[in-house]
Amino acid sequence: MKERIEELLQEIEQLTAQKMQDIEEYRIKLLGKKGSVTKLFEDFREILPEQKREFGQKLNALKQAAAAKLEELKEKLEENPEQGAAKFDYTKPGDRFDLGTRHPISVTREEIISIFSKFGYAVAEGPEIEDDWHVFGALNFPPEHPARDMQDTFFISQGDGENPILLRTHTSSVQVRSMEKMPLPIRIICPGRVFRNEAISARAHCIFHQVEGLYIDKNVSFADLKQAILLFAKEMFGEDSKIRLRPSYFPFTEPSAEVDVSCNICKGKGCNICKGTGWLEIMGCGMVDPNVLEASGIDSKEYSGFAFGMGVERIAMLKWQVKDLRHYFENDVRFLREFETVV
Ligand code: 2U9
Repeated sequence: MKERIEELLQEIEQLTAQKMQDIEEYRIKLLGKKGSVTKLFEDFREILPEQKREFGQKLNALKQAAAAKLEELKEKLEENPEQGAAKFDYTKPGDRFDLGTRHPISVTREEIISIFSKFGYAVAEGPEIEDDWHVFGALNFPPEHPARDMQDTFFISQGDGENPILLRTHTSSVQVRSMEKMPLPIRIICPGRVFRNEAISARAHCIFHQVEGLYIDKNVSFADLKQAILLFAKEMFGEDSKIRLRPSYFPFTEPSAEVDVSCNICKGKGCNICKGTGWLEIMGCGMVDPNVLEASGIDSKEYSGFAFGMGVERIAMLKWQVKDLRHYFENDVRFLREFETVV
């Protein structure tokens, strides 16, 4: 027993600890239920009575030495957690906190929603997997319209044969669903992902984001539409913004127009962003075609409405002069970090 006590005393003397967990492990090894010191106390019961006094003292000293060493190691660690390494240098620059940032498409989408919310528009959402009726039929697309072709649309299944299942190519299907179930008047915006069978390039992608709007009430006019879009353009691109409308064609609106905003870079003078024209195309719009109102059970003699639609990626490209749409989908942190300060 004498040798064992000596051995343990030496071992204890040499203990070092890098972390608190080491000290806890030593405590268990030495003083725990099955620890080596505890074991010696059990053996102590068996030794001769005349040796008890001597070994009793030695054992108590051993136990105290173990407890004292553990305490000493603990104090050292608390004093200097990076034991052995240089003391903490308070003049060193701090470590970068890698917080995530909001994606520029989310930021733009939220900004568009927030502007139209102020104008009294409610947000409506609907399914990405849709049927032919809500994407094309109810929106006055003739049966032979090229958008219904497999070259433009991702079809999922034949459905019941009459009404194929597909990925929505615009969020207009959400407005159709709202017209079917909401009481009039309706004033909604519909943000969401849309899918088109397109080759990926700097200007197009097969998945992108839209925000569309719809306002239906009695006596809604083209003048109301122009005013709503002008107010939006001023909020989004600056108070000095002007808009111009060019005639266009969509199956679901009549009359229809493309909307340009005065270039916010050169203030309309002409630069390489607006290709010298002073104008940037931001959205399409029009008066809802009476056929579209009737298809969803709305009396087109009593009600009229306007609608508009914009691509979120396009608005974000114009806002931050991003030249290639693919940046938005690649999640390269060098690109995303450029938007760290955008809230
Ligand atoms: C209903 C009736 C009419 C939504 C509209 C546009 C004009 C438009 C494009 C902009 C760029 C799509 O993202 S884009 O490629 N959209 O030009 N969208 S009017 O008209 C509707 C919608 C729903 C019931």
